[in-house]
Amino acid sequence: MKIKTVTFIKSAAALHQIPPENYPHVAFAGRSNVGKSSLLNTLFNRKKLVLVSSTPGKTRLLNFFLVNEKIYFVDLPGYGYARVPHKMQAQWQRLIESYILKSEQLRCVVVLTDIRHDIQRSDLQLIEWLALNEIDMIVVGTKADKLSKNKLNAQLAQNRQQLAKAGVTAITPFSAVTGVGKNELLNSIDVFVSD
Ligand SMILES: Nc1nc2c(ncn2[C@@H]2O[C@H](COP(=O)(O)OP(=O)(O)O)[C@@H](O)[C@H]2O)c(=O)[nH]1
Ligand SMILES: [Mg+2]
Repeated sequence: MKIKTVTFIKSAAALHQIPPENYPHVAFAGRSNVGKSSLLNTLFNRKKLVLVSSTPGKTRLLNFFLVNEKIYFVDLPGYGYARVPHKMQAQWQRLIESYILKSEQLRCVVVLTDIRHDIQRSDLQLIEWLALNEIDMIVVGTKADKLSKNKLNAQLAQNRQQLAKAGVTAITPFSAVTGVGKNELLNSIDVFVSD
C-alpha cells in the first residue's frame, strides 16, 4: 500500500472516545523508546507528525491517525517505563487490553522490538498474549541501521528462534534512518486491511 494522506484525528483516554467510523484499525505497540514514533513518521513520510519523545512514558493515550481516509493507524501507549508507578501501568494496560480484545475494527497489531537485543520479556509477554487471544500481529525489529549486516543477521536468527516459541514465524527489520523495511511493512499491513 501507498500512504497518500494522513491526518491526526484524536487521542483517546477511554474506549468511548475511540473514533466511531467503521474503518479498519492497525495498532502499533512497543516498549517506550523502541522507535515507535519514528517508525510511524517514516511510514507517514512526515518528520514530526508523531512526537519523537525525549521523555519516555509521556504518551498515555491511544492516538488515532486516519490514513488514506479509510484506515486508522493507532499509536498505543508504550509499555515498560521504569519510572511510572505500578498503579498507572495497570490502568494503561487495562485500556489497551480492552481495546485490543473488544475492538471490532482492529485488524492486526504491529509489535515493535529493538533489533539490537534479544526479544525482551515484556515484548514476549505481549506477543504471547496476542497469540493466545488470536490477534493477528506483525513483528518488527527497529533500529536496524545500528547493526552491521553480520550482526543483524545473527540477531534476526536469534529473535526468530525466540518468536517461534510463541508461534510467530517472521520479523521484519526496520530503520527510520535508512527506510529499510518500510515497503515490506506497508505491504504486510495491506494484507490485513484490504478485504
Ligand atoms: N539509529 C536509529 N535511531 C532511531 C530509530 N528509530 C528511533 N530512533 C531513536 O530512538 C529514540 C526513541 O525514538 P522514538 O521514536 O521517540 O521511540 P518511541 O518512544 O518508541 O516512540 C530517539 O532518539 C530516536 O531518534 C532508527 O530506526 N534508527
Ligand atoms: Mg513515541
